[in-house]
Amino acid sequence: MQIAHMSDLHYCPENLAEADRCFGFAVDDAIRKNADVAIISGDSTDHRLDAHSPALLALARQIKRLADHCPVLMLQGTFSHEPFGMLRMLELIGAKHPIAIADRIGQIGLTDERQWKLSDTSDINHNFKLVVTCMPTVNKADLALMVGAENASAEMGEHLAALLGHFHESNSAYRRLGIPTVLTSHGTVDGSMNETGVPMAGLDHEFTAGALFSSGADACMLGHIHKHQAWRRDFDGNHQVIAYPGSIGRFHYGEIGEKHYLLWTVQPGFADFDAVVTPSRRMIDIEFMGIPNLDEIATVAKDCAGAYVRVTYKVDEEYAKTVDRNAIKQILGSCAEVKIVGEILSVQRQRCAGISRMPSIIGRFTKWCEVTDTSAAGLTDRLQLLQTMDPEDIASQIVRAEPLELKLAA
Ligand SMILES: [Mn+2]
Repeated sequence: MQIAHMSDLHYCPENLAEADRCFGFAVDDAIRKNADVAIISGDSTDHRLDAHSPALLALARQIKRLADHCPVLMLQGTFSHEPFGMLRMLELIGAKHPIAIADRIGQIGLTDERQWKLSDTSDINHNFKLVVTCMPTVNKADLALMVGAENASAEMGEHLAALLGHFHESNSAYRRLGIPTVLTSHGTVDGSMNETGVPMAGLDHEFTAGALFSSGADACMLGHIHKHQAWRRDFDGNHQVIAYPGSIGRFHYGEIGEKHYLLWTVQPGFADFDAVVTPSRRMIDIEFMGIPNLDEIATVAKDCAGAYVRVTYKVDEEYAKTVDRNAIKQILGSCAEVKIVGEILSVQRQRCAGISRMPSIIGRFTKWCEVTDTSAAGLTDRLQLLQTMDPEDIASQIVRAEPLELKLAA
């Protein structure tokens, strides 16, 4: 059985072009390669969308294209990205094949007639072609009511591990009957790596790879983490695989690697996938500690043509005005987008009470040297020179190497 697995589409007005180009590509590819089933593992939208928004319509159109080719299963993702209940509307799309919405924990089977059917784990159905265990995003608030808010994060992992183990029996039974099994979920695997390369390690993650394998499913198709990665296990004669396709497109600066959708081959006791690269946009970061170097930007400008480019810099307050943002934009004129982000490092000033009321500049300067621990040696003399002579005269005296003549003010 071939299963197209897409995830984290994040449709919204801001992402529309990127999400639709990449998801559209994946749908085309899955149809062309004749996938038997498609699973979308959460975060189909980025935030709540109005029914009349072009982004929701574009998503619905792609889902219809997919469901005109094969049965589709959509999993509930993170609630803030995908308001609970929203996916239920997509279930109403009239396509050749059914669209199942998985927003509750449980098993769902694909029948002989290519229909989705909810299944009770205690009632093994010999006629299923595929069985999918669905673990949509779980509501931590529900768990907090039972175990207390302070324990909810850590307890979540324990509860999910117990639950995953509970499905082992039915998944094993299906495997013995020659029926492939899949688990689909949306959450963080402890030890996974996020899209910017940061390892996710901690106690409050939804699962461990071990807990997912213990479900006994041949393939674990996950969503939530936007970087593609996989885990494999050979155990008891079976080859199990867990994988995130990662987000379908590139939605933020700093995301490393290519973007993918996965075309799985799942058989009872064996799983594997092809990671198909989607045409995600290029996003390039150019960073400067200090004033952006225009020559340096000019040397990379050609390689940045057509890409989304972010120039970031950190400068001290007094140099902030010397950054020529327009020049940067001009040099990078062939880019699809140029974003300039400057961080101004503010100079720490120590308060020095009464300094502004001191009558002479020399007095204020001496006081400032005291407060900032600066040696005044030689400096007060020079300050006096500046106060009494023209800069040109000072300079010509230095050039002639004549000893400077102090004309001290009274
Ligand atoms: Mn996501």
